[in-house]
Amino acid sequence: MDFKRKLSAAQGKNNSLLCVGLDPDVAKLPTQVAGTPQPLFSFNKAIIDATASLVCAYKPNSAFYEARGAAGIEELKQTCAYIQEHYPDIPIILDFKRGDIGNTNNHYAAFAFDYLGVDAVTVQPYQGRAAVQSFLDHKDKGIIVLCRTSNEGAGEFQDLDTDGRKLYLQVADKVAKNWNANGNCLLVVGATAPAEMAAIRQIVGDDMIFLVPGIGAQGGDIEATLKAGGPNLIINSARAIIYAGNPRQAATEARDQINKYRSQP
Ligand code: OMP
Repeated sequence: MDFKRKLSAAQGKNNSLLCVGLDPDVAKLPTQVAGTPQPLFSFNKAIIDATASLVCAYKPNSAFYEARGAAGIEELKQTCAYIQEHYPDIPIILDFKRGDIGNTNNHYAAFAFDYLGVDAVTVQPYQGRAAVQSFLDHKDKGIIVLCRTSNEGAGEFQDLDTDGRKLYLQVADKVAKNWNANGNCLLVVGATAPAEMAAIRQIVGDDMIFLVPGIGAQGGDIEATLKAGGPNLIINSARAIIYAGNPRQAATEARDQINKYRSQP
């Protein structure tokens, strides 16, 4: 099943737009987990089992695994395999924000789609469509393009005026009109920038799905996000859920809060 259909089915089944970010930092794990041979995988397994009925997707960020070298990559693979085996209805988004010349992107795509078997990836658009084509050609996968990010310095380049329009709006427009021939593009739009999100929604229309990081630890507002972005969202939270005293409760609260504003016009 292609990413968008899988996502839509998971959103319906779990009545959820919440995506849990699997970003485990060994330094922050409980000591009894941190000392085990596979701390990231053991930690993730518990988070996944606790939240699988509450989410529409999981998003492991590759950095947290790459930081541990070969052992970390193995734990990323085990995490993906665990979701695929035990919760096959839940799509996996690999957050790696890659992008390079096409020949190199072929190999990033092979890592994500052939080795890990994930359903979607995040990519950066700076090198243009021809470079990203290696990802776009994977028709059944979600290709999630950075558009307006959630970090404090996001505007340094993204807000620059280019041809009378801010750069992030140019990205939104290009992706929607020129990159999306296979219907497999999504955009990353941070929850910390609701006004920008509303402007992007105006340009790309209601069908384009946004991956929205920035709620929870980064302070993005759920109500403002839903008002600006409408319902076609995947709303990610990592630290605020995975390090909560009770991750299941934290995920339930986040999902329910999202649903409260989702149902308001
Ligand atoms: P928390 O701040 O812990 O919820 O984690 C946010 C996650 O979303 C991290 O994996 C970030 O790398 C990622 N992210 C952002 O925080 N901001 C962005 O603009 C884009 C992403 C992303 O592509 O997911």
